[in-house]
Amino acid sequence: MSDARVAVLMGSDSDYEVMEETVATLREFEIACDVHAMSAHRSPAAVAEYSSKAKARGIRVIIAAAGGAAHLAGVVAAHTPLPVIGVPLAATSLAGLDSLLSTVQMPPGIPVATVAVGKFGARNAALLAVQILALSDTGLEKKFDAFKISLSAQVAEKDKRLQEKIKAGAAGTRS
Ligand code: RP5
Repeated sequence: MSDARVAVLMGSDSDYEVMEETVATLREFEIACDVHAMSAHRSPAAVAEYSSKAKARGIRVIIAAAGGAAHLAGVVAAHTPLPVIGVPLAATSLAGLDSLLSTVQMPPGIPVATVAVGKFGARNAALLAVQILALSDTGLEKKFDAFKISLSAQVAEKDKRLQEKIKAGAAGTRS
């Protein structure tokens, strides 16, 4: 059994440009992950094999990203009892709307927790995986709480900069 608790799957190596965000975010939380390209359409046997054995190998959450007629997350979910997070990617002239619909519209019984299209989703998929793992990991729970606090501190800093900008702008118009 490896120490990877999260699997990050993607339909093609061309998806990694976006999915690097997921891997980087998991690293921020020191979570080991197993990263692979496999395709629901082009290598369906590999997807079935990986998904059906993931839980026994110690994986606890699977993140699956794909573009176009994105069926990867749904097919993975069909083969595992683990929670599956789907990341729709923009790979065609439909700019990700195609992937969003094919990932999110799962039939009752086979849920896929679908996040935003592209980089926002890639980051949030990792954060959602952290939240799931944190339910049974106090150390991770503390890290996630600290992360949330850092978010509001960042917004306070942005507001400070905004106020300064507004003030400088108002002073400029008066002179
Ligand atoms: C999807 O087709 C992949 O997830 C990728 O987003 C898209 C294009 O794949 P490549 O032609 O670059 O392999 O299955």
